[in-house]
Amino acid sequence: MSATAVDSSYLNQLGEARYDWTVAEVRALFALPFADLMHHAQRVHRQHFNPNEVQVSTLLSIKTGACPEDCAYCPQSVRYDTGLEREELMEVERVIDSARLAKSKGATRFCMGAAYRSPKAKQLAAISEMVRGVRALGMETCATLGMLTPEQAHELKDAGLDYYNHNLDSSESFYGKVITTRTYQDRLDTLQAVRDAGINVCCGGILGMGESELDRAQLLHTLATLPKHPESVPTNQLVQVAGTPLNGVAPLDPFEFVRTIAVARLLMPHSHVRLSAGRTEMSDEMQALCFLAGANSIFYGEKLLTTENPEADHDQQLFARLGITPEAPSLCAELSDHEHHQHATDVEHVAHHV
Ligand code: SAM
Ligand code: DTB
Ligand code: SF4
Repeated sequence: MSATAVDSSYLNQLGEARYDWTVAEVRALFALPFADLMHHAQRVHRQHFNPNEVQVSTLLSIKTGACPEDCAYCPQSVRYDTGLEREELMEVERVIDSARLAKSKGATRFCMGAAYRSPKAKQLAAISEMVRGVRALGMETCATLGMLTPEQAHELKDAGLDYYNHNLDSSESFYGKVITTRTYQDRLDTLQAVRDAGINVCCGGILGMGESELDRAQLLHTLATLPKHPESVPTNQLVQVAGTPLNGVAPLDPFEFVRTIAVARLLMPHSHVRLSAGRTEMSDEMQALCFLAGANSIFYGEKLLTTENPEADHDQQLFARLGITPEAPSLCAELSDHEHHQHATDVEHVAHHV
């Protein structure tokens, strides 16, 4: 079926969570005139979220570089000479100190990233201690450590992990051109293990790797037809790094990036869609369009894992110019009165900050 030959009655039902999307329906959303697509995305976004609130996460690379995988976009793969210094797994206390600092600057979720294919038992034990320590600060916790077995996912759940990030990156067919050392099914298996352990799923992809619009539609289709939608959908724009095979690919039309955010918002109406890597290459106006399209989460702080992110000051000004305030962490409900009060104070503090 062509992208335009879809019965458009489903447009009236946008806003309800559905798990039976067809690729043709997804493509028809991509094919809408920009103004119509943005209108639908805005309408649906406002059904489920406060459009003036954005969730704020901070990333820390707890183990950097020398990764055995061959992801063609990644500066941390041992196979590409990107000039990155490798660093061993950080000390638990240093990670908790870093989370404390991120919290004092207004982040409510702390995401720990490690350049592993999959963590070993000893590494996971140390990371579980980090998760315990960060959560004890009253922050939401997130980790991205590569593939997990069901047992490892349970170990992280027991430590108090709130979210696990594991991306599909692209469509299944384009994925094969970018990564050869693990399969799409491996990724789906890890997502299943995370879901079964009761951890929230953070799963998205990278745009601007030279993929087609069909690849972007298929990626979103796969995400939106999982048994449960990921709670968080990171939408990364490729950060081009010298030495990686994808350095030098033609950049994506910014409107295509915004369209992809809008379609993600429509397909997964209850999910947080994160405007993730690549913001340093985006204008403030482009980022505002992404928020209008339904993006409602960002990484905050000068560094992503190994590459630059906008300066915190700049993001504070952007939020102030757009009237955006940081969203309170959802674990508030589980906190004691004292911690709850502390959160209210923190959020007020960030609102001043940001
Ligand atoms: N090693 C683990 C893994 O790949 O699952 C966790 C860390 S890895 C860096 C997390 C995600 O960062 C990748 O799945 C990819 O989507 C994203 N990423 C890595 N390099 C990127 C780049 N240059 N630009 C945009 N996103 C990138
Ligand atoms: C995700 O989807 N994006 C973040 C996070 N998950 C871990 C990582 C972006 C990394 C960008 C390249 C770097 O800084 O090394
Ligand atoms: Fe390793 Fe993750 Fe980078 Fe792939 S994306 S090379 S698995 S750190």
